[in-house]
Amino acid sequence: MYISADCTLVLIIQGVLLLTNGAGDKRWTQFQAASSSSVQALSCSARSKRRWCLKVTRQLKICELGQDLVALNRAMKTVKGCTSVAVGCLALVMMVVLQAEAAVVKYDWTVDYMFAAPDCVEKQILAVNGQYPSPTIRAVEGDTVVVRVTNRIPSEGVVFHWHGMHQRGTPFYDGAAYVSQCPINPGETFTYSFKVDRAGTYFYHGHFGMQRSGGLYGSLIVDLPANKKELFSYDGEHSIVLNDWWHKSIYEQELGLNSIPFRFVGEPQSLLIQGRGKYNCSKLPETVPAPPGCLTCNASSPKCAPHVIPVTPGKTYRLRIGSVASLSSLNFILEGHKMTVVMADGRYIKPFDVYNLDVYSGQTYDVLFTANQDASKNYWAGVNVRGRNPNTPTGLAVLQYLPNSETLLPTTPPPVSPVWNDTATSIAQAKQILAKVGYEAAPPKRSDRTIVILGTQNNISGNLKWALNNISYVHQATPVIAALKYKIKGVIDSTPPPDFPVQNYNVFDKPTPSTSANYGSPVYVFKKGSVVDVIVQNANTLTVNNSEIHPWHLHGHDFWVLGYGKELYNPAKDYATFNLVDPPVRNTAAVFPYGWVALRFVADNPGAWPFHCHIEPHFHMGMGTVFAEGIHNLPRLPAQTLGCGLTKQHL
Ligand SMILES: [Cu+2]
Repeated sequence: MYISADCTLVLIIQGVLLLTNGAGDKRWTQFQAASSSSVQALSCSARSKRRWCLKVTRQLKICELGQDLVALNRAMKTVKGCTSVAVGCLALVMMVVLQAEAAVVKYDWTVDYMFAAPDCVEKQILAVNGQYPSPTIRAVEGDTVVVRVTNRIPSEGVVFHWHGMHQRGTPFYDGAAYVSQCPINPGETFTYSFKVDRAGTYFYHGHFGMQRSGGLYGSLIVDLPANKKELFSYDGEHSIVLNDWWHKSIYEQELGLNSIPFRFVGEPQSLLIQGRGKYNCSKLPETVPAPPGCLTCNASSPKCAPHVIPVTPGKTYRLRIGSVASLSSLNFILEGHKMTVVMADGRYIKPFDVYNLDVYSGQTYDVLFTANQDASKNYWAGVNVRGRNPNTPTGLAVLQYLPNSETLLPTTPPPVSPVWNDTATSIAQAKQILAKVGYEAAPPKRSDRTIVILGTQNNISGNLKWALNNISYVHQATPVIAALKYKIKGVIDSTPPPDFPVQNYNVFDKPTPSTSANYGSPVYVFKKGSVVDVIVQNANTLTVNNSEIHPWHLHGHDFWVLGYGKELYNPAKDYATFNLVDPPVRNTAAVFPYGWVALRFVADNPGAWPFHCHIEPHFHMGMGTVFAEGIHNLPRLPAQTLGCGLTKQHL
């Protein structure tokens, strides 16, 4: 819940609020959020005409999961002297401290299997505290987030990656299985503790096998502290995470990817907005429950009713959008509403307007929109597939114009995105994304080292794989960071991976046996503090006339996206085209078919950091590598991160 036009903050309550105005006057107010009527009892000081800010000083249980905060919102608006907008109940427990001093924000999670039907079709998923999507984490810039994870999955380990968090000083809590830590074994409890150093919209997800695709993901939202003001204004906010969804289990999907002959996961059955979609149940048996061995599809279940985004006519909203899609590049549309894009991956960009927005897996955007359409109707929010010949219906949520009912579905057809293979439109939009000068630093003018990474699809001993400069990444049982810290032999490839692919590679041809790849566990080691350029080169797959979009994500850093190009990267002419003035700062950037993307980052964060395609099956098939720097300055590794592979002796 956000409160007050001038006061920055937000939170939810179960007990006591400390109200304060700019003159330092304070006043305690008892407050119960359990019902909207009790909210009305809250009274801001009417003695002062000055606006009152809201401060919360203790951990407060806000509301039950799924509770409708719209009523709460309306009630809060009755509070004298305050204007308020309740935008969502995001977690069972939140602690928000509005003062400058950093706080510790604690979460207690249990991970287990769960039956769920996000698109009306029931399947076994992975869930945190019985929730899908997993609980939202919300903290203030500078806070320390502590997440105590107990693994109750009977038969597999688990880890959580905090996507977009840099983990400075805590590289062992980055949550990448076998890179930064051992997986948390069944029955074990593991505590992540890390600082959230930059306000913005982020998410987290499982990072072991295909657990993200299995359901382990949630929002991670970092607010500005009270003494900082956002660069843009809005009346309320909402947050959504986009995903694609399969009815087949992730274990069967993984097995298929590893099998000879190869069995692809195929196009998703549904696209989900904030964990909800709608499969066409007529494609499945109507009996509920279905006969043994058949899928159950219950179209009338309230649990697969569309996600609802409530808005008050005339108000402007900040919409936080993230994509954790397993396979699909997505395009997001708010029917009939212009969106002004103001942030990308938690960093400020030069605002630009769109009616549809490409969101690649691993990316987030903050957009502003105003509820300025015919208020007698509700509208669709929709997602469609980009870059792959789609076989999945539009994923839909409802933009609800209050006081219309949330069950008032739009009568209009689902929003239509640009044609899936209209790559030029996607490239043009990607090039529109530029840093907001004065708020994001420009990149260093030159780099100390350049590596060119060619991603190819290869056949290795009958298995379909992806490789980078002919190395298809394989995880070892010993985490990379431990191998570096303790100089454990036999984990990392003894030969450094090549900085360049074979010369004059023909990106339009299928990979040939002469460019065939092998398995490996490489690490690119960078000098601490050095400036590194990474050119990711795309190419033809093993299918004639086919090249795919790959969203590249770097752990532990943001990078500047210096430019996109077509065909084979040619330093003699392409380097001069790099944007060194206002390139966007991001943690995930797409490389388009048959093209390249140029990234620059400063290797100033001691640790071992995956750099990989964020498409879950692609990473699983070897499309990743590891960057490392400051390996002589690595911190002591907590015992809880060790215990697997060759790390036992270092416990
Ligand atoms: Cu990929």
